[in-house]
Amino acid sequence: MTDFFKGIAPIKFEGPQSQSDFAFRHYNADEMVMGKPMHAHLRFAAAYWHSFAWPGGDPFGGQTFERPWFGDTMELAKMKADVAFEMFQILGVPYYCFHDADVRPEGADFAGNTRNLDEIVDYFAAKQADTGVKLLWGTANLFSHRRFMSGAATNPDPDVFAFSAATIKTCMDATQKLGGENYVLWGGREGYETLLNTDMGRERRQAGRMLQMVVDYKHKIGFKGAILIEPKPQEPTKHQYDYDVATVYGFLKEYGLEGEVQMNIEQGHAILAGHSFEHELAMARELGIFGSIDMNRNDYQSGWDTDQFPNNVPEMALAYYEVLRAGGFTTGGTNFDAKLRRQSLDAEDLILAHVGAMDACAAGLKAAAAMLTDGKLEAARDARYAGWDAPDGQALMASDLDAITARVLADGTNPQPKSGRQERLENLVNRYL
Ligand code: XUL
Ligand code: CO
Repeated sequence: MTDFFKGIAPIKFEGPQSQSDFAFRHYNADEMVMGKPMHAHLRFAAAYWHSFAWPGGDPFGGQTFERPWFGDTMELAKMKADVAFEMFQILGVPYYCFHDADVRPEGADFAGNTRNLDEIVDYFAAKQADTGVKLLWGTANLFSHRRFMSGAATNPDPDVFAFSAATIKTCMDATQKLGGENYVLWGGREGYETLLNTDMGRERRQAGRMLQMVVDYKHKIGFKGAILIEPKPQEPTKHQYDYDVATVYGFLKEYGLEGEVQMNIEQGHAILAGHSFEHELAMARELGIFGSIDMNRNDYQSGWDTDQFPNNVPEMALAYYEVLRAGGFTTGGTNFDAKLRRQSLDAEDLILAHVGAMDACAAGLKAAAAMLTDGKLEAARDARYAGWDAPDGQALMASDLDAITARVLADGTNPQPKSGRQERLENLVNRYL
């Protein structure tokens, strides 16, 4: 045991009346919701990078957090792992997620990185066996080191493509070894700052080829998990190729990978793309590529990807409503890709941020389940489209412009607008919260 979280006991469910800050009011892991325990619906994961690797910097100032594990040695990396697994257990999160660079000291070169990663993976494997905590997904950090400043797969320098491909291979191996249930690709620097120095055609082809290689390697090693792409329109690069779910779907089709790759959808990224979270979730469901979620919220004024812990229950209810409509998670889960505010210095801030987030998700899930079980929204939606289920509506889809024109003339078709009843439905949703 480290003494970082000293005195903080495992968080328990105490119900909505609890007066304790260190208790769940809604997250009751084994409580059944629509025939499944809450923990199996939500599949919570903590993000290693924000909670244990981020120093608390912003564009105007550096480190605010002073963590005893900060530093670039293997000994400190192991201390960081000890603390991380203590947090997972205090919270009762069944999963975690990591990038290679979060968990291992930086090596002098690729071989050094790989040696360090292998050593820490063995350490993690033992910790997973001791605690029962599992890996939701692994990924490669192909955006922080200066070698990636002009992209990883999309770099104008083929050596960077090679370094990135080799790094992805080691991270897929690590994920496989740790029993990870997914492997994520986020194209942090796969985009451009200015077209003046960019060959977009080449860059897109390079990204497509890299993704094909990732999928081939998944099959070669028999990785059973899902390959997930995490769309984001911008930040850090001004223009990113994986803009949103629909854009990525087009890219997958172009490279013949739409049956191989699913989406990891992050709330803050959806908002940056000018969408709502639920829009992106519904789009992925309709395209058959829904996979997993990164749960956080953005600041509504600054317009940045502020990665704050989620606490807005009405937003989460709409998100989990779409998750449930997609059939829920299979390999995916709810990863808290969220970080503390830089003034939140204390160990207990880290715990309470997650407690609030888990509780808000649980409340959102319960509301979403009530919405679905009640069926009033579905009934209203079905009623709105009922004409399409009638024989005339169905015949239209198999018809052509001449035949339709003849029908419109013969029947004197003269459609009258009907209310979309938005406010009534919004009022209905508020009754479940
Ligand atoms: C960045 C982001 C990443 C991915 C994993 O905005 O969300 O942390 O989740 O690389
Ligand atoms: Co994310």
